[in-house]
Formats: sequence, C-alpha cells, structure tokens
Amino acid sequence: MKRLKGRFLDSIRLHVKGGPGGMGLPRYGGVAGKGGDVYVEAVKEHTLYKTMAANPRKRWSGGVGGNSRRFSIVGEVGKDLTIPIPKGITVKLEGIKSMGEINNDGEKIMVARGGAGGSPLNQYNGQKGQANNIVLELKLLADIGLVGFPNAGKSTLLRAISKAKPKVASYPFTTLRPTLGTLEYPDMRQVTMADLPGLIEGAWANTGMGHKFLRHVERTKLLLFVVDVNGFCLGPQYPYRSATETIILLNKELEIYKWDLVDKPAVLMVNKMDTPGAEDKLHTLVQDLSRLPEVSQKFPEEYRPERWVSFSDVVPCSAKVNPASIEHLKQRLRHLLDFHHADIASDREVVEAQARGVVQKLLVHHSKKLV
Ligand SMILES: Nc1nc2c(ncn2[C@@H]2O[C@H](COP(=O)(O)OP(=O)(O)OP(=O)(O)O)[C@@H](O)[C@H]2O)c(=O)[nH]1
Ligand SMILES: [Mg+2]
Repeated sequence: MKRLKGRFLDSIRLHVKGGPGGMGLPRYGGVAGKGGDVYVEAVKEHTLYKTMAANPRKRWSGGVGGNSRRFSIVGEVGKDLTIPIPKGITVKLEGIKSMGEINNDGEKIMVARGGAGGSPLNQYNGQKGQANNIVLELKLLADIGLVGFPNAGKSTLLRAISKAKPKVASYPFTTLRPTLGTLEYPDMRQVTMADLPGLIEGAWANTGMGHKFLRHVERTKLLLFVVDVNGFCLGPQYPYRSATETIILLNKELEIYKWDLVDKPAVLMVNKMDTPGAEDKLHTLVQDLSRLPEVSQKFPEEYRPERWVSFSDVVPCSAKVNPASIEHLKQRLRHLLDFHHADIASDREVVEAQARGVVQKLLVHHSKKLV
C-alpha cells in the first residue's frame, strides 16, 4: 500500500473470494445454489481510503449458495457482493495482468466468480468460489501531467507555478511519488498539475523508477514535457543525452506505455535557460525539433519512436530564477486547455444540433467565428 499524503491512497490490494456453491441433494436430484460473485463498482465521490475503511481486513467474499433441501429442492443463489471503489481505477490481478479499467461512476467488473452449486455434474458437491488477490490502482485526475528526465526541474516548476511544495534537490530521482499542485488564475479558474518521478530510457523495463507512474498521465488533458536545455547524464558510466535526445527517449517511453498517450496535446518547456550557453543549445534544439525522426536514427531501433508527440508550444523558461518565464508558461497552459476544452465543447454542440436538425445554422455560426 502506498501513501501519498495523509489519507490519500495510490493503490490497495484486496483479497476477494467468490462464495462457495451449496450442497446438492443426490437422493432427489436436487441442485444447489451457486455462490455469490464479487464485483468492484465505481461509486460517486468514493476514495480508496473509504474502500479500506469499509473493510480494514481487506477480505471480501460473496454469499454462500443455498443447499438443496427436501422441501426446497433448488438451492438459493448466494448473494453477490459489490465492493464500492472510486472511478479512475485500473483493476489488476496480482502480478501484472490487468482485469480492466473503471473510468466512470456505475461501471463494474467481476473480480471473483462464485462456485457452482452441487448438481449431478459435480456429484452434488458445491464448488469453492474463485479466490483472487487484486490490486486497485488509482490514476490521478489532473489537467496537466509533467513528463521529464530526472533533475530537469519538474518539481521546481511545480513549486514556482503553484503553492505545492514538492522536494527539490540536485540529484536524480528526488521525486518518488506523484504530487499534485493547483494553478490559480485571477478569474478563479483552477488547473491541476501532477509532478511525477523522472523517467529515463528503458523505464519500460523498470530502469530508474520504471514507468508505472505514467498511469497518472493517462487521464490528464495535456502533457508538459520538461527538459533541461543542457541535457542529462545519470552518471559517469551512462551516456550523455542532449535535450533533443531526452525528448525522443521520453516519446518512446510514452509510446511503449500506451501508444495513444503520444496523441495528447503537448507543450515543451525548455528549462534552465539561465545556465551558460543555454541560448545556443536552445537554438540547436529548436532546429532538431523539425527533424526528430532523423536525429533518432542514431539510436538502436528499439529506442526510436514510431509515433511522434507534437508540441503546440515550445516555452524556454528558468523555473528557478525567472518567475516571469513561469508566468508566461502558466498563461500559455491556460490558453491551450481552454482551446482544447472549446474544441470538445463545440464537437458536442454539433452532435446535439445534428440531432435537432439545425446543423447547418451552427456551421455557419462556427465559420463566422473562425474569420
Ligand atoms: N540553474 C537552474 N537550475 C534549476 C532550474 N530548475 C531547477 N533547477 C535545479 O535542478 C535540480 C533538479 O530540480 P528538481 O526540480 O528536483 O528536478 P526534477 O525534475 O523534479 O527531478 P526528479 O524529481 O529527480 O525527477 C535542482 O538542483 C534545482 O535547483 C533552473 O531553471 N535553473
Ligand atoms: Mg522532482
């Protein structure tokens, strides 16, 4: 069990067991009831903490199937059990196998099947229910997810742009757990940002912190790549990676984790612009950005992305020493989030209008807005 902060749980493990089937009655050919199944179901405003509090022993079982009796020849079916959980959860069978995802309230998944009731098929012996250890992993819900190599300045950025106070230090892998911060705008709009542990090449193979934290960017609306303009080197025995190379390698890690993560709107923050020689390096980086596939040729094939992230903005910043650059970034992020939101909203408008047969009018209206 991982604790983020106070009562915030990131993942929990539960033991779930389907109810056993009842006993059949051979003399009368009586068939017993099957055991109850166990489900997990998303309930509005639920949290993993509440799931834990509801049953601290973490063992959940379905109801026992009724025996077949002389005066009630067909046994009663055991009661199903539903475990309330929050939405935004990946349900896994212990190990790594995913059983499914729950993204909306009311969605449910069966996690353990009840045993069959006693019948001629099993010599009238009720069967045991399935027993599983399952892991419920929460995917954070943030508007913006920070993605970057270690030491690039992600936590420094979150400190500068919000009131959150994640740990900052000059060594890699300072951030061990996701942290959320809130960006506040003068019109009271709030945007959330998730600071995540640094990623390095081969994260998919669990190098560094591994890429398990990428699940937290699955539900974000926008990816903010944070790169150190000077590039990165983990240590003397590791290769140096230029800023461009870190972008390519991050792109690959995202693609491997989930290919469509690469399609999310993305912004590139080029950090540490206060350091010597930064301008020249930025210049090279910007040139490289238009020929990423070419630059990636120097890597072995397994590090070369097949799908490319496309950045709508490249914002040079200094998270540590230049608050104005961070203010500018904050404005750009707001603008992009509003833009993408409007995009979704106008799609919805069109669908609804189509249903009412007024699509023509709307299209005229939209094209006017564009000019
Ligand atoms: N010169 C300079 N240093 C910076 C800047 N931003 C961050 N740093 C320094 O870079 C180091 C790493 O910063 P962090 O914010 O901890 O980096 P991170 O990306 O969160 O690193 P991990 O948590 O390890 O992934 C710290 O020593 C920061 O002070 C910047 O704009 N300019
Ligand atoms: Mg950090």
